[in-house]
Amino acid sequence: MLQANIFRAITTSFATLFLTLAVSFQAVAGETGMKMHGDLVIEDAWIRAAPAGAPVAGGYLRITNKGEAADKLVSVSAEFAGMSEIHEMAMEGDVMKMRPIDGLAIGPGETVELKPGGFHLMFMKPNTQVKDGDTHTVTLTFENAGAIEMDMPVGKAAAHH
Ligand SMILES: [Cu+2]
Repeated sequence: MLQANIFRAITTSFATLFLTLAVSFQAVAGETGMKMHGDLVIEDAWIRAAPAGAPVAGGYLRITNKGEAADKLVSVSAEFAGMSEIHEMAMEGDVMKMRPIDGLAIGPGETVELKPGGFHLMFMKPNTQVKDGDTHTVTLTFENAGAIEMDMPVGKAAAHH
């Protein structure tokens, strides 16, 4: 009788432990704005909210290449936008302008940050208002790692900032 009770207590605590592990794993794997894919880690991905009728919305994220070979972000696409591009900011005369680039290299061990005022994703002709609290699925295509689909939340920089 006593043994049965002890056995039940042990079984219950194991079940609780496994449940806790399962839940915390899911929290990591399902976190929006974060994605691990092969040697690439994408973090703090977000899209800046835009007023109704705005022609563009900017997307930002940080890409770390943990591998031993260089990779390159070559394109971006998203259902909610008519067209998506990778942009850089550059001086034209004395005016800071943005313009599309055909790719963004990430060397081995390197981290590249796409942030306001620098490199960014440009979602053009959005077919819906890009509203705070929404999430949009975005596909990033890399030369080596291939296509990575991820959810990017709209709003402020990721919660852990
Ligand atoms: Cu732009």
